Amino acid sequence: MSSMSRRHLMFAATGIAAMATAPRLVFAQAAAPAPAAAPTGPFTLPPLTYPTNAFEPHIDAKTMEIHHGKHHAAYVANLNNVAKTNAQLGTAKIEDVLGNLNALDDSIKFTVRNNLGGHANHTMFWEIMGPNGGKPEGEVLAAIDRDLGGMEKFQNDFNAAGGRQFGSGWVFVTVGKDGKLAIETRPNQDNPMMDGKRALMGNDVWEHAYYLNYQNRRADYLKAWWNTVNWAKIAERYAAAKAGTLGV
Ligand code: MN3
Repeated sequence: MSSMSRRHLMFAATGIAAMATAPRLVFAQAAAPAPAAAPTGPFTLPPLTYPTNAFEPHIDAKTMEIHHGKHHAAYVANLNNVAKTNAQLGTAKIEDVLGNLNALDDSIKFTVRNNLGGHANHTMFWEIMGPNGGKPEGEVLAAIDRDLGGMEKFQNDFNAAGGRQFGSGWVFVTVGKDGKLAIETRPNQDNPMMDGKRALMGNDVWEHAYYLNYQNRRADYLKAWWNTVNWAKIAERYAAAKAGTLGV
């Protein structure tokens, strides 16, 4: 064995030892869903308001089942584990916690950022999707025309931004209290609330959101996803944002 591969092995062994002593919540960052242990606690998995096959053929039922029932469920389970020893996490508003992550103890900051971010992102995601989602109209359409150059440019720019996001992350439309819209991406499970902003809507570009059906064709997924958007719900969120009441 070369000294290089020995070094490599030693490094790997050290890594394994470190993992064994690290908080188990770190595992939520792995590509595979963490086991959804400890399902009880202050955090709950919001049930889908539509069947998992509602978006066929754009999003397949199996992807929906795993995405909601395993990935999102794992974030919830991980949060409930943290809340066992940090009770205030379960009673604070999500937007307040994510908006002030630096107030958290270093021992839980990373875990909360990833898992509460993931919980917030997916809760929004399921909410702004729905069958028979209609079209943007009224104030939302006017804001899209004003700030994002109209629907066609908006969709093209949103898809391009989602395509450019390297690795895992999200593409969002953020909304200010003044109603102004902007397309922004975030890595991992980061959320605009971490910068004091709000997500009007967003799409998940982690591979787990599309890989079963689309494999490496993220661009095709991004295009097809528009067929799943619930514009009535987005109109509600837009009104809440302008009223200053939009949270997750
Ligand atoms: Mn996801």
